[in-house]
Amino acid sequence: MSRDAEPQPVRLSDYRPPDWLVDTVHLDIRLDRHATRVMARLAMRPNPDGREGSPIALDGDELVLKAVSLDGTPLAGTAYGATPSGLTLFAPPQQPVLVEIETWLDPSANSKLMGLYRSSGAYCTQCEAEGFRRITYFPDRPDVLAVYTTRIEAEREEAPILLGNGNRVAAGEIEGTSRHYTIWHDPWPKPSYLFALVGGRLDKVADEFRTATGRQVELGIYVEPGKADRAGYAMDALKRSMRWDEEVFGCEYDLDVFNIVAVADFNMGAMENKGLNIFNDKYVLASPETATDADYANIEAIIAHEYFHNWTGNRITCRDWFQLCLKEGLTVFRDQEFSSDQRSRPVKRIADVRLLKSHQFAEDAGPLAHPVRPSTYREINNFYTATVYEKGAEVVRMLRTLLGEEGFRAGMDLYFDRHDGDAATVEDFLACFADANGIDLTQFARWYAQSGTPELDVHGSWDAATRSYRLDIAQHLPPTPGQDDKAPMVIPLALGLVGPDGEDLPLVLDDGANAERGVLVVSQPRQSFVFREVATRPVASLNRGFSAPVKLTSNLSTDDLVFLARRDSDPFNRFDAAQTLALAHLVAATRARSGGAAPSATPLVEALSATLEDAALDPAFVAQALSLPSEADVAREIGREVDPDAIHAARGDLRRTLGDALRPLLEMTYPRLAPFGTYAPDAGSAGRRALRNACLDLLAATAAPADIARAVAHFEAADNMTDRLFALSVLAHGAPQQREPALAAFYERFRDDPLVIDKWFALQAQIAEPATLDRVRALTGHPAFAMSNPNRVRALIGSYSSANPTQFNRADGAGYRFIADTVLALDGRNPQVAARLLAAFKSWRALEPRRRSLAEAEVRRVADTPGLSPDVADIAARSLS
Ligand code: 0A1
Ligand code: ZN
Repeated sequence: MSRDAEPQPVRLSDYRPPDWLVDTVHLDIRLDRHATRVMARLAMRPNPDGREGSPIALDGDELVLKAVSLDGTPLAGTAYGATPSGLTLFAPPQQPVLVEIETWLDPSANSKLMGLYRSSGAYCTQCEAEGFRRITYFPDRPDVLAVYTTRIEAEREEAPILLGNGNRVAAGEIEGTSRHYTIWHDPWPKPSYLFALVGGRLDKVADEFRTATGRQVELGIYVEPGKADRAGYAMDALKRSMRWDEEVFGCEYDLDVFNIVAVADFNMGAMENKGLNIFNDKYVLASPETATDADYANIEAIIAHEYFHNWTGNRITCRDWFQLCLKEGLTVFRDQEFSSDQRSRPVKRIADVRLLKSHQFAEDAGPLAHPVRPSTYREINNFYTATVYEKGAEVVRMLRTLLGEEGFRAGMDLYFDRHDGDAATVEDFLACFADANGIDLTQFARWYAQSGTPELDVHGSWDAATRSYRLDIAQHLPPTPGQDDKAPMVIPLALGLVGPDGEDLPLVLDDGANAERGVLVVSQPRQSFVFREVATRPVASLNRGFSAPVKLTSNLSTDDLVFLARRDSDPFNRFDAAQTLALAHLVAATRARSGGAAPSATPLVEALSATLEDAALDPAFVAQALSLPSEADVAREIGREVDPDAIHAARGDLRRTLGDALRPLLEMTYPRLAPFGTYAPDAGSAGRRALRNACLDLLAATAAPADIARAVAHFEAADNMTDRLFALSVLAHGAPQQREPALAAFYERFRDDPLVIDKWFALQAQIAEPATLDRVRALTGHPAFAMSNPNRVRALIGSYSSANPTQFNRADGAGYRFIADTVLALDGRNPQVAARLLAAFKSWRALEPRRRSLAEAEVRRVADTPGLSPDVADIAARSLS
């Protein structure tokens, strides 16, 4: 059996340092559409920490080898072994050597979008995680750091712009030809996954930035010709990110150039290549007419994220791919903090926690659950997950909550100081916080190793006689794949005891200590805390700011939750109390559909009325409070025997109930927020639009003619994409009569704009009616659709599988069949995108029996198909395990 057919899992415990190191890399790349030639000169030496006498083993992937030489002498065929996936020099002298390799590749045939490929006529690269081996043979692992010099040559007509990592050191014409070249030198040693180059006909937005110590940095954002007027917001976000990282983390930029290139074909969001970030153009291009407020917020966050990687990821990289969270969790935490500082902190926290629960909690509850730092993988591409990114960020946030602002910063400073230039591990990271604060983080480290969402049950009781309040806390970590028994975690539980007037009571623990910064540290399976001098019965506000990513249950009553929703001084918990009421209602209402009493919505109405009436609240916050838990949230809460149709119906009922009950307030609020002046993407203006749109939406829930007319007017009057798309979505979901003309008008207006047409695809794919499957199938034949473009696939097919629960989970199984068919059709072309699509089945075990068996059969059909990519084979196998 060939090695490729049955790849062995990689294990963290098998880590060994590389046998050979690379000091410098000289690349000479002659770009050609079908026959790109890559000459690589690698200065290598035996690693003193490696195995003595080792051969030089280089990774490759679909490469054509033309020549290989050692110290200037071409190697005889017997001195090396070469396949498209590897090159081994059998008996090199055990001393520094120069390895020169000539390979050829076909960028136009590269549909995986890994390595060197073409997007809209330009050449670009994606090397993380293992794409560099598709450009040249190399020890393609993150602990091999080298200094790169890259010469790029191309037809001037085809690629007037030629970009590489680092600083540009030379450029010129090639005499007597139509070709030209540039040479780039990156002085910072880096792993191969951070290599990048771009060649093409691109427009540039230029700016500059002066760092804290006075380095003048040239900034460039390169986009498809004609789109430069949409890159202004990204440039502004970049400059704000650069300043923020200096001010908050003391991190300064370290090259003379920082370039960003936006490409239309990209597997993920963006990539932090040193000095040359490459972006999915969806996260660069924005104008009021084409981008929503959410798009603007995403652009700001992702520009910041990639930029912040310059220190957390690039200057300090990962020893191996198991340590992915070391750069990703930390960098997500940093970009979340940046956005919090640029916008409203509570609203950002609410949005982040919603995302965490919808993606990460769902992952943790199903067969794809894995630790923040996995201990084994078959395909690393499948570990760019919500767990590694979002839960990884929560773990860093908990560290800060435990250590406090100053202790956290001391740990970060030590990390930058101690590990600059290293390929580090999670242990290295934690040791910095332990050393800087003189504490032991051994138990805390379980957050990296144990998968699953911890469950925390809290029981509070007030004793009038002793004026004390007691909290009994039990933690439980449910079993997850490969982890049956777990040890207790360290859970920082931020809390407040809220008195009858809404004021926070002092937190005086029984032993006389204060609960430091309002945080209890829970570390035992069962633990009690007693607060003294509590004169009146308080209401406990638990896990404030979502201080720990846990599933919390408590003995808080409905009245307590209504009280918190109105009075809690912690805005996150104010929001969360209302959500908890809504979720409890939706669960009960779903169950009531198969018998039982329907719950009353009165407490929720009361809580939301108070929120809508409170003029002091940020409109963005109110909009979040009004937005009900999603159908997927309800499914997760129910946990087993899920019937997506019952959930959809219950949620529809509640929307109508709220629309009716809150009508006077909604009708008052809607006109109060009418737009004035021209569109601005700032958080304040976005918040007003969000609340106005939330009102529009709830008012339209009963589909009364006047409310539909309001939505039509909103659609027609919109002068920006946020309002236009929102109104279109209200019509598409709730007004079958008005839907088609509105969709057609939208299409006509934006037909030449692929990123906007993606919104049109996505919206249609989310319509909760049986005809949607045929609509989606038909749209795969639309001229604007292309299976080769990941954004198109995600917009149309990904929206159907992950944002349309009733139709993906059709009772006849046709939704599952369609997605499985698409996964199989896509796998040969782009395994990463196919594997992500297949992950839509991650909650199949929680379904009611009929759907469960239909879904399982489709995943099994995929798993049993011969010739699958490792990506899809891995997701299929784990989903069934
Ligand atoms: N490091 C990037 C994510 C990324 C990962 C893989 C990619 O190609 C397969 C591309 C981007 C980030 O965190 O932004
Ligand atoms: Zn990242």
